[in-house]
Amino acid sequence: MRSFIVAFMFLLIFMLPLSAVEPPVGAEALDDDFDGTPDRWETLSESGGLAIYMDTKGDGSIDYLIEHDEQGYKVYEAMDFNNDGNFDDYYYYRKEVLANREIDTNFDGDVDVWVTLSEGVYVTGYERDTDFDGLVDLKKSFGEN
Ligand SMILES: [Ca+2]
Ligand SMILES: [Ca+2]
Ligand SMILES: [Ca+2]
Ligand SMILES: [Ca+2]
Repeated sequence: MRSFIVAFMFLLIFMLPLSAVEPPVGAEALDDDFDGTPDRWETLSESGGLAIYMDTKGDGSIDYLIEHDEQGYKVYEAMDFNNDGNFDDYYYYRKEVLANREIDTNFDGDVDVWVTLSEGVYVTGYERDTDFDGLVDLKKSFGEN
């Protein structure tokens, strides 16, 4: 019986539609282009710095997020590449230098490509979930190691 409930919950999670990115509660809403609707929201990020959510295309849905740490360094960016209201392209920085990138290439809400970089530009390796079942099935690493 318990396994049935777990399976049912699992199914329910899969059936629920993806919810669009919402500005965090308490964020300050700004209207950069003065058209009367907010397009930028600023709040404190989890790492204690400024987090900025943006509607760069002016269609009312958030498609860009940038987070800074306490020192003001950029630590994270997320983008909605296909403009469906959900992020699908994620960038992780160390002291402003790109260290990891994660991509949801089929826009199902789950990351399926994980890339590691050196000095922000050199790809040192990547992992992929090519059949989108949630499990990595392709690994490549370049250079030393
Ligand atoms: Ca606006
Ligand atoms: Ca998207
Ligand atoms: Ca995916
Ligand atoms: Ca897979």
